[in-house]
Amino acid sequence: MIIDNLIGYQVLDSRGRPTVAVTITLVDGQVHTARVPSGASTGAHEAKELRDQDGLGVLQACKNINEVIAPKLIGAECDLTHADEILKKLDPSSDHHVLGANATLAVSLAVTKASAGAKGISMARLFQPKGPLLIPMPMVNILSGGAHANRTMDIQDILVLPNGASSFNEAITWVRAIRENAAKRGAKIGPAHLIADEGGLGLAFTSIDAACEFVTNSIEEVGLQVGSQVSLALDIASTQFFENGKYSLPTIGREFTSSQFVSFMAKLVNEHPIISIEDPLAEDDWAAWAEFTSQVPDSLQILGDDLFTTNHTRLDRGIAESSANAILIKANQNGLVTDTHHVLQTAQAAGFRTVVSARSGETEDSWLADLATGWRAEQIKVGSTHGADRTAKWNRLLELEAIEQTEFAKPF
Ligand code: 2PG
Ligand code: MG
Repeated sequence: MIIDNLIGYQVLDSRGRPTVAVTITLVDGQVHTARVPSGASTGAHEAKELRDQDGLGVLQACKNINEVIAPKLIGAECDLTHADEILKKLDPSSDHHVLGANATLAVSLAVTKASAGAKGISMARLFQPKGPLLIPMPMVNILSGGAHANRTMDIQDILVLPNGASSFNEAITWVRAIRENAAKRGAKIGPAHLIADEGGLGLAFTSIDAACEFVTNSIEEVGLQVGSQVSLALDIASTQFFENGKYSLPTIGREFTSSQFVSFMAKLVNEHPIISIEDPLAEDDWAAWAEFTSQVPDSLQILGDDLFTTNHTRLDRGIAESSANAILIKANQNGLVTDTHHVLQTAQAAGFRTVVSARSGETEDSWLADLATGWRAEQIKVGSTHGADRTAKWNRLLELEAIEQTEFAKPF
């Protein structure tokens, strides 16, 4: 199907900041829109969003879409591979800084949506036309800190993984009860608490152990078994507090060398029911990642976010050096749908687990749920069960499970 029109324009994300949307009209009159997210704890090696001089607006990125990209795609077949090739030709830089990764991803996603629409199928089915779809296990935020919650805790997230659930519906039913119970318990231990960027609770904990115990108790209190049914996952986001070669945690008032922090993290995962840890070390502290991986049990999921930034070259290095055993996949760290998919496939082929992830600044768009499902990622991280920008993704997964032939991922 031929693209009749393609328009880029500025809209708002869940933090109330400008982001890019693209609407494609096909010659048969179908209209498809995609909107891109934006991170706060961004890695240095991510593809580069283009922001205007004020550091916020995306009008130049939209201008690039309308004046540089649209003339090459209007009148062409609506095809993802073709569109991404054109985008690479127009901006051959590896980080998409010329046109802006927010511009390239918005176009790439809109073309993906419109291609599926042209075929009369979902985005998930565009990538997996036949057979049961794999619905990923949700990794759900309960407590937030770091850059997402005014640094109420040094670390960024304490999440739960409903590893014993037998369907996505059951998994979400469990985690929403835990989130609600945690909010009730939080209200008892302090005055009004903050709802963080991803809908988690911004409770002020000065000790990571106390925060982990709070979430563990919140699980037990709703009658779920810790470990066999629900476990903990952490996103340390340690790049955020790595300065001059030291890990400095202001809230707990301690400073660590890389080796000391490796031991500190290893002790933490041993003492709590943690089955996944993200960014325990800083984005360029490669040797410490390998040291950590060799110290902890193989069963622990060691997840690279800022370490890999959904970048093929960095993933290849991580595989070669056994820096981790899982990768967080964020389309806007990469800038193109095809290349993001390629990174995920390389990780899967190397035996890495894959966790498709939203950003802390999101929109009501739900394409992430379809991509995760169509790409057969085993896990998905979208934030908490709070906020329409988050529930849009959970609800789309619930919809897919209700209407499609599916199976539920069991990565643990
Ligand atoms: C992360 C993400 C989502 P941000 O660190 O994993 O939680 O945060 O989008 O701010 O990078
Ligand atoms: Mg992260």
